[in-house]
Amino acid sequence: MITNTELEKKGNLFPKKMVSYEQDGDSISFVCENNVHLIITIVRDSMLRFRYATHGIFQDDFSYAIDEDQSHGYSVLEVLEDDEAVWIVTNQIKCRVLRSDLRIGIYDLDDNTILEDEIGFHWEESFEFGGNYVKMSKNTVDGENFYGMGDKPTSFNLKGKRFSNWNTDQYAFSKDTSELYKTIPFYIGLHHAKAYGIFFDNSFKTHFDFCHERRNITSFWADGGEMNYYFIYGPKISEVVTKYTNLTGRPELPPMWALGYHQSKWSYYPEDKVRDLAKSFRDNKFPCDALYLDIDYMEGFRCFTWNKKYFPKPKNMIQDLEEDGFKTIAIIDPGIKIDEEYEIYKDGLDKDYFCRRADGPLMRGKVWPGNCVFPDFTNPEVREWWAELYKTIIGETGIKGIWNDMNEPAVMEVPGKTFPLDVRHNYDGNHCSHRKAHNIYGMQMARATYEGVKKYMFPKRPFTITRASYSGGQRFSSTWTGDNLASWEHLWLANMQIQRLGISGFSYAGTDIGGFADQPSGELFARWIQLGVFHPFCRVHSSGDHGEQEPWYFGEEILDITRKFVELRYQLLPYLYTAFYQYCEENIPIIKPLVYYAQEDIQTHYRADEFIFGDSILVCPIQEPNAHGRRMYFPQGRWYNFWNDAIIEGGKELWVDAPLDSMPIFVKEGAMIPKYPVQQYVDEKEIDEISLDIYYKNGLDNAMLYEDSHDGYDYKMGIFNIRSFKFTGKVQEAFIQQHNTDAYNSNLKRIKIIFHGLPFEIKSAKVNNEETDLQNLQYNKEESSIVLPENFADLHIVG
Ligand code: MIG
Repeated sequence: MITNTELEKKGNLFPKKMVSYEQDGDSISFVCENNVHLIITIVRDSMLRFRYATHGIFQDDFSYAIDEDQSHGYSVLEVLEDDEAVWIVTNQIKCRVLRSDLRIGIYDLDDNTILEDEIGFHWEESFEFGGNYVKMSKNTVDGENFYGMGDKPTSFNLKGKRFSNWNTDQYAFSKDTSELYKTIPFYIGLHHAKAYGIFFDNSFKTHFDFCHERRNITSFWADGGEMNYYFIYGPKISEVVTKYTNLTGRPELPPMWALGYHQSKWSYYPEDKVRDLAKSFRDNKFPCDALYLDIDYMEGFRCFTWNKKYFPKPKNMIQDLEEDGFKTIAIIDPGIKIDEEYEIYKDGLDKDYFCRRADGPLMRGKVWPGNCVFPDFTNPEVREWWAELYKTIIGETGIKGIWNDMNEPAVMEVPGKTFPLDVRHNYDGNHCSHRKAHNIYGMQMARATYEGVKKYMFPKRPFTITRASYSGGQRFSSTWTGDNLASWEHLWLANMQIQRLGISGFSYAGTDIGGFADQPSGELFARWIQLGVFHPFCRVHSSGDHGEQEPWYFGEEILDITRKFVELRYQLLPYLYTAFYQYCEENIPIIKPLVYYAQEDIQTHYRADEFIFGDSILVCPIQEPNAHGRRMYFPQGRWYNFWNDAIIEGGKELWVDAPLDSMPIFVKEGAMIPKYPVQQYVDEKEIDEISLDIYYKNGLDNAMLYEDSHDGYDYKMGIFNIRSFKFTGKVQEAFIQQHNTDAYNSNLKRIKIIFHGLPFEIKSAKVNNEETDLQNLQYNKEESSIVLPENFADLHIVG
C-alpha cells in the first residue's frame, strides 16, 4: 500500500501561518495553521529552550542531559506583538517569532543580530520508523566562527566542517573522522565579538553542518525525536560555557590522587608484573598514583571476576600497592558473557535485565568474552543492580576506581559495530529503540558504575572513567579520547580534543599519552608527556602489542625529561586542584582555549595550539619532530617565561626556544601560583610548607587557593579553605594580603613567597603591620623569597 507518508518521504515540510499563541508562566506556545506547535521556554534571561511538535503532540519531556540542579529563573519577561511577529523580551535578549512561518530571530538589546533562522524548523516524515527527521537551518554572519562539539578530532575552529554524532568504537581514528566515542551536540557561534551557544538535546543520531554544504548556513538535524534545542547567549564564550555546564552539570570533586600521574597498558599481568611495575616507578623516582588493570585480570573476560592464575590474591596485591602509594583501577565492560555457570549472567537473565530485540529475543553480540548479552542501563532498576555489583570488587577487594570501556556500545564482527537499531530500551520509562538510546547507553553505564563506586568507596570519593558519553555525562565520570595512534598528528589531535571537550562541559579528560596503537619514538613520547601533564586527566596507556610504554623504556634522557614534567605536575597540584574546584563549583573549564580567553582578539579565532591551564599559565606544546622551538601567539598582556622569567609583551606571535627538555610555558603577570614540593604520590608527605610564586606586576591582581582534606566529603559540610591573595605592586614596594575562610585545619605551617620579576631588592618588610627582620623571614636574596607563617594577613615589602 502506498501511503501519503511514503509519497512525502522525500519532501520537507514546514510550519505554516501562526494562528495563535499563549503565555503560560515561563513558556509561550505557538500554534500554526498546519498544527505545528512551538513552545519557547525562558530558562534564564539569556537562555531559551525551543521545542517543536509537528502534529500538535509533544513527546514526553525527558532528557538524560539536563542536570536537576541547574539554575533557572529570569528577572524580566515581556511578550509583545506587531503585525509581523511576536516578540519575547528579557533583560538580555529579544526573540522574534515570525507570524508567517515561525522563523526565529534573536537579537541583543541594542538590536544587533545574534542568530536568525534561515529556513528554520522543517522536517521530513519517515515511513521507515514512523517519526520525523527534524531539521533546523540558521544564517551565518560574515566572519562567524564555531567551536565545541566534544571529542571531534579536527581543527579547533569548526567552520567548514560537517559531523554526525553516533557513538562509535573508532580504533585508530584519524583527523576528521566524523563519529567518535561521544555525543556532545553543543556548539558555540562567535561573531562581532559576541558568542552564543546551541545545545541540541536529541539523543538520536544528530548531524551538524557549519557552512560546509552552503557557505552562509549552519544546520543541525536528527534522525528522529523532537527538534528540541537551547539557545544560550553569552556574550562571552566563557559565559556560554558556564551556562551550558550549569545546565548539563559537572562532577563532584575527584580525590586529589586522581589528579596524579596514571600508568596503564593492555595489559599488566600477572601479579608479579604489576608489582615490578610499581617498584620501577619508585626506583626511578618517577611520581605515580594509579596503575590500571585491563581486561586480562578477569577470568575469561567475565566482568567482576578475577583470573586466579594471574591474580591469586588480588586483595593482598592491591593492599601492598596501596601501602606504596598506588591506587589500582580496574576495567569493566558492558558485555556479560553468556555462560550458564556465571552468576551475573544467570542473575541478570532471571531478572530480565538484558537488552532484547524488537520481537523478544535477547540482544546477543560478540565482544572480548565471546557471545554476550548487555544490561539495559537505561532501566533504573538495572542501574541499581549494576551499582551493587561493585560491592565486592570495590568494597572488599580494594579496587579504587573503575574504567568503563566498549560502552558505545561496541560489538565485534557486525556491520555498524554496534547493536541493531530495533533493540529495545527502557529509557527510564520512555520505552524506545536503539535509534534513540544508542548515544546515551555509555553515559548510563557510566552513571550506574559511578553510583556503585561511590557507594562502596564511601567515605572516600569515587573515581571513574568512561570512553562513551553524552552531554551531561561529565556528572558521572571522567573520560579519555579512546584508541588514538602514536603519531605527531595524533599529538596535535590530542591538544584539539581536550580543549574542545573542556569548552563542551567535559573538563576532566585526557588522552592515551604516547598513543594507544603503534609505538612512539622517545621524542614523541616526551613531547606528549609535556602536553599531557597539562591535561586534567593524565594517563599513559597503550595497546601493549607494539612494545613498551613505560617512561624508562625510552632511555635515560627521555626518562629524565618526562620525570621533570611529571614532577612539575605534582608541584602544580594545589593550583590544579583549585582549578578543579572552580570547575566543579563554578562551571569554569580547567583549560581555556585562546579564543575563550580573548575572544575580542580575532587572532585567537583560528589559533588553537596555545591554551591557558588554570587561569594564568599559558602553554604551547611542541607538536613536530626535531623541533628546537616554535612560533606561538601571546594574547594581550605581559607574560613571564616560566623557565627564565624573561618578559614578553603580548598581542603578537613570537619564536620560543624549546629543546626537547623544555616546552613553551608562560605565566601571566600578577599570577600567584601555589606549589607543593615534589612527591612520589599524593599525600606521600605531610606538607607543612607550600610555595607561592608571585609574578610581579605594577598594579593589582588576585588569586585563590582551595584546600581540603584531598578526599572524602568533609568539604561538602564546609570544611575547606579558600585562601584569597591580593597583590599590589608598585615601583619600590609591594603588598600581599591574604584572607582565609579558615574552616579546614591543614598541616600547612608556612608559605614561602617567591618573587619573580621584582623590580627592586627587598630592604625591609612588615608582616601584619609589624616591622620584621628579613633574617627572621628567611630572606633568600638569590631566589627572591621569604617565608611567612601560613596565617599571615599581610606583607609589605619595600625596596
Ligand atoms: O577492543 O580493553 O579503548 O583502552 O585497552 C579493545 C582493551 C578494547 C579498547 C580501549 C583500550 C583498552 C582495550 N579496549
